[in-house]
Amino acid sequence: MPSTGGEGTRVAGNRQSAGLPPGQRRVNGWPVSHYGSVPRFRPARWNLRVIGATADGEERIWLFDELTALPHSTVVADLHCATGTTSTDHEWYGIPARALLELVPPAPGVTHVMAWAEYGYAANMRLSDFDAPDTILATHHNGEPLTAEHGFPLRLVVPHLYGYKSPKWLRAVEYLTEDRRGFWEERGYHNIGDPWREQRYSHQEGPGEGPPQ
Ligand SMILES: Nc1nc2c(c(=O)[nH]1)N[C@H]1C(S)=C(S)[C@@H](COP(=O)(O)O)O[C@H]1N2
Ligand SMILES: [Mo]
Repeated sequence: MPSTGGEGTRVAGNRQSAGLPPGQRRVNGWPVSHYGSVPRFRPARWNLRVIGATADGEERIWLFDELTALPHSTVVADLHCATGTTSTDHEWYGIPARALLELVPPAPGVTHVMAWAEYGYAANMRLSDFDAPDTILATHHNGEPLTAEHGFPLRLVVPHLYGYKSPKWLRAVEYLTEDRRGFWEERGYHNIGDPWREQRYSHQEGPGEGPPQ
């Protein structure tokens, strides 16, 4: 059952006693924010794939019904949009990214992950960000299945990075042996995206923070 107690561990996400990251303002409720339109969920066609540089060279595919058999946990965290708004106290329930990494180990040379969503949206991150204890493939929010506009049936949540690193409508996780920019990272947003360092825009990137030109 989703929500608190029961199975899995509970992880406190990015909330810090310091409050919000610099330059962020708290918003009431939970605004919907994304590029493009909300995809329709077609259960018969839906799957989640792990692709790219896996340790055994094989891809892995789960159908929608098969997700429930995977390990689950709960993460409570705020969601920081790089445009300056933060919605607070989200309780995410789903599959810890770490569990996925254990089920499908990356090849030794893997340094980054590309998270792919419907319509070609993608977000890249360091393997260490995907492997963080608060990174979760969420199916539920505050005890209910995700709504369509917030990413049903599955969204990645990386609470310690800006919201553009948390793709809604997740469909694949690609293991990368070198860094590559995702959707917003190609369009002027910071390649790392740490809100506590206010890494909003690509022009702020220091040496080594982006893929080689
Ligand atoms: N597939 C997809 N996921 C996405 C986006 C998007 O455009 N497409 N926008 C991101 C951005 S910029 C933010 S801030 C969050 C917002 O999540 P919310 O709509 O659940 O508040 O979704 C992220 N995930
Ligand atoms: Mo955002």
